[in-house]
Amino acid sequence: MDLEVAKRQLLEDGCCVVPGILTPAETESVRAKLWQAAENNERAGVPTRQIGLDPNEHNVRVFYLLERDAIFRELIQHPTAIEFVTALLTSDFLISNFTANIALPGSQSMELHSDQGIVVPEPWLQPWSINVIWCLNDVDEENGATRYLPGSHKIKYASELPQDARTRMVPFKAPAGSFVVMDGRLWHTSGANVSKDRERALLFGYYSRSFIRQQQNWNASLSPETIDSLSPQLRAWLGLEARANVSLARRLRIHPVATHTKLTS
Ligand SMILES: O=C(O)CCC(=O)C(=O)O
Repeated sequence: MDLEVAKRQLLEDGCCVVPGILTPAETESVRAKLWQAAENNERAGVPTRQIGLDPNEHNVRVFYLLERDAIFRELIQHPTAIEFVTALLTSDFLISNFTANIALPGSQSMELHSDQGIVVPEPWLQPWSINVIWCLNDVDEENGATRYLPGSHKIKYASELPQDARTRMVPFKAPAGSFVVMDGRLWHTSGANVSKDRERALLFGYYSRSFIRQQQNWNASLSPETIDSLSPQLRAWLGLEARANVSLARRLRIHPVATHTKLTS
């Protein structure tokens, strides 16, 4: 796959599919670790069913992936994923969240939304967030592929959303081991899994510009042991450095006082 073609598609269409990132064996191993993470969450009292967010109990939501297994800490900083993130957001980004939604047969479609709209008020003038969606099964309309409204990454105000948006939505189609990249402004929803027995496991790596508050407070949600194990780069992408929100000042050549001042002084 020509990554440059895919990047252009992301910029123009608001999404693209990048196949062949994980081998079948790697995909299967991540899928097994995802189910293990779901079990560990339940054991730790973190519910995997979110009725309200999802219409029924056939969606399995798995939070705290970065805490649960090193494989998820590898995927969130996968070089090809980061290439797409920087192509859309520039290198000024943070990791906002990393969660999974396993749609089992019988699952229904959730509310239509854009992920940027969840973290920034309108108008949405530029791409300030992005999802890298890891496909751990073959994904298509039958097993509940994410559905999106073509061209909706150009929508600046929610009032511009067409009345018949739901009927105009189309499903992604992607083989297991690929990822789908989605501009944070693209309106989408989970599809209904109408298959008899096919699972649809997707991981959602969510990244946003560094001036937007992340969906997860990693200081509060990662254990000291996990934080100790992180590389300086991953620590920085998680916003775990002492310094925060000074990059625009740096670009404007404003002296970022906080960087030179002890935080306690
Ligand atoms: O699972 C999907 O296909 C979409 C999930 C989603 O959009 C969300 O959780 O915000």
